[in-house]
Amino acid sequence: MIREFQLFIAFLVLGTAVLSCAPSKSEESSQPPNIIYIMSDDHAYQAISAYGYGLNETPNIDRLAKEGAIFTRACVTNSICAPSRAVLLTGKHSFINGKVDNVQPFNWDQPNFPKLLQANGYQTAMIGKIHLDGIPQGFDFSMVLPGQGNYYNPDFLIDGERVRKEGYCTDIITETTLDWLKNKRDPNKPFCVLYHQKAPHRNWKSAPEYLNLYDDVTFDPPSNYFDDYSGMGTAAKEQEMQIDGHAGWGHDFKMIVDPNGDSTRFHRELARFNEKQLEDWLAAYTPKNEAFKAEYPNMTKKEIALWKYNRYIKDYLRTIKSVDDGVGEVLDYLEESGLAENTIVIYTSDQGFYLGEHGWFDKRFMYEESFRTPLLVRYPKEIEAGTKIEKLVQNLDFAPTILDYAGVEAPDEMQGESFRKLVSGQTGEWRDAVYYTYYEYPSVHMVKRHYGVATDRYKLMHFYYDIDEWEMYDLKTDPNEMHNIYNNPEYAEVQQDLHKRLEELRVYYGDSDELNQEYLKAYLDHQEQRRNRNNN
Ligand code: SGN
Ligand code: CA
Repeated sequence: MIREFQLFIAFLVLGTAVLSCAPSKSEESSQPPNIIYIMSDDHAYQAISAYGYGLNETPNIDRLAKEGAIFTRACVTNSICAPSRAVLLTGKHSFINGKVDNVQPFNWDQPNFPKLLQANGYQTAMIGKIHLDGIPQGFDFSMVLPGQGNYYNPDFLIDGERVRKEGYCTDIITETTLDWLKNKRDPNKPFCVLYHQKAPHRNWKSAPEYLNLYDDVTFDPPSNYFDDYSGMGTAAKEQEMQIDGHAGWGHDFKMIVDPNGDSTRFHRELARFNEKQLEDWLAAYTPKNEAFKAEYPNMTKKEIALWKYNRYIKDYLRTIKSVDDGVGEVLDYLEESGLAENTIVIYTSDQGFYLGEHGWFDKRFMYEESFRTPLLVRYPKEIEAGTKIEKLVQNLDFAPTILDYAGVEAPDEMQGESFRKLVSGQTGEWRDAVYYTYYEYPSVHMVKRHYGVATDRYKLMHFYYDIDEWEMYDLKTDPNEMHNIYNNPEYAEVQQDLHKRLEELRVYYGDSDELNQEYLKAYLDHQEQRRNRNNN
C-alpha cells in the first residue's frame, strides 16, 4: 500500500515536471507573440498577386493578405538596400542613424529592436541578406550573406565565420530558417526571426527548377514603358536605369555570347556554378538565346525593347517564385506546429522596384513604384482577415510596432509610430504625411539626391547638389507621375501647403540642408579615397 502510494506520488511529480517543460496551449497563447519578419530584396508590390496587377501568382504571400492585412500605401524613407535595413533595425531616419547610402559605415552599437527584444526574454535570429558591414548585434544566431551575396552556391557569415553553402540562395535561406525554428530555438521562449531573402535582386538568377517558367507567355510592359520624360524633371531624364538602354546584354539579359560584347562579367558568375547547375542553365538559356540571335538582325528597335522587357520580367518573376515557395513552407510549419495563432508574420521588401514603369528597372526615386513597398501582416489574434490599410505607414514604423506587440517600450530616439492599433481597427488616427530622403549620387544608376514629402494625394520633391529643381505630382489625376505640376498656377495653394508641410517634417525629424552637406562631403571623400586606392 505504502509502495503504491510512493509510486503514485512519484508519478505525480514526474507528470508535473514533464508538463512544466512544455508550455500548455493556454500558457503558450498568453506568452508574448512570436515574430517572423520576412523581407525580400527589391520585391515590387506589382509582383505580388494580392495587389492585383495580374503579372504573376504568389499564392503563399497572398495567404497573409487573405488571413490578415494588406497595406496599399506602405513606403520607405530612403529607397535603397542598406539604408532601408538600418531604418528597420533602429526605427530612425537615415540622417539620424547615419547609414544614408550603401557606402557609409553602419554603427551597430546604437539601440535596435532585436537587442531590446533580447533584453526582454526573446530569442532572436537573423538569416539571409542584411547588407550592413560589421558583426550583427542583437541576435542569438546570425547567418548572413556578405554584402550582396550570390544566387548560386553562396558564402555566408555564420556568427561571423565565412562558410560556402552548395545550392540556390533562396532555398538555403528558407531551409536555415526552418531548421532554426524546428531544431535550434528554445521552445520555452518567444522568438523573433528576421528571414531575409536576397531575391529578387539584380541580376535575377532563377532556381534550376524555374529556368523555363513563363517560356510560353508574352508579357505586355506597363503603359509608360516608352516614356520620354517630357513631362518630368531633369533627374528623370538623366538617370541610368533604363531596361532598353542601361541593362547589359551579358549581366542582365544573360546572353552567353552577347551581340555587343559585355559577357565577361556574366562568364565569371557562371564559373561559380557546379557542373549540374551549369548544364541546367545552358540547357534552358541556349535555345532561347539562339532563337533571339537569329531574329535580331531583322528586329525593329521597338521589338528589341519589348524582347528586353520580357527577358527582364521573366527572370525577375522566376526568382520570386522561389521566394513565394519559401513563405509557403514557413507558413505550413507554423500551422503544423500550432504556432500560427501566436505568431505575427510580416512580409515586406527593403523597397519597391520598377518593372518597366518609365522604362526602368532599379529603385531610388521617390516616385511611387520605388517609394512604396509591399506590406502584409498576419496576426489572427488581433488582425481581422481581409483587412486593407490605405494609410501612409513607413519602414520607420517597423521597430516601434514590433516592440509594441512584444510589450516592450520603444526608446524615445525611435522616430516611427506603432501601427498596431491602426491595423487592428482600434483607431483611425494616423499621420497625414511622410518624409523621404535619398543620397547615393553620383553612383550606379545616377539618381540625383533628393528629399520630399508625400500625402495621400500629392508629392513634392526637391532635387539638389548638381541641380536645384522641384517636382510635384497629383496622384489622383496622374497616378503614373508623368506630369510635373510644380509652378502650375492651378495648384498654387496646394504647393504652398506642401512646402509648409515639408519644412515642418524636416524640423520634426531633425533634418536640414546642413546635414545634407555633411553627408555629401562624407560621400565625396569616400569616393575620392576609393579612387586613390584604385590608382595605387
Ligand atoms: C548593385 C546592382 C545595382 C543596384 C545596387 C544597389 N548591380 O550594384 O543595380 O542598384 O546593387 O542595390 S548588380 O547587378 O551588381 O547587382 S541594393 O538593393 O543593394 O541597394
Ligand atoms: Ca534592395
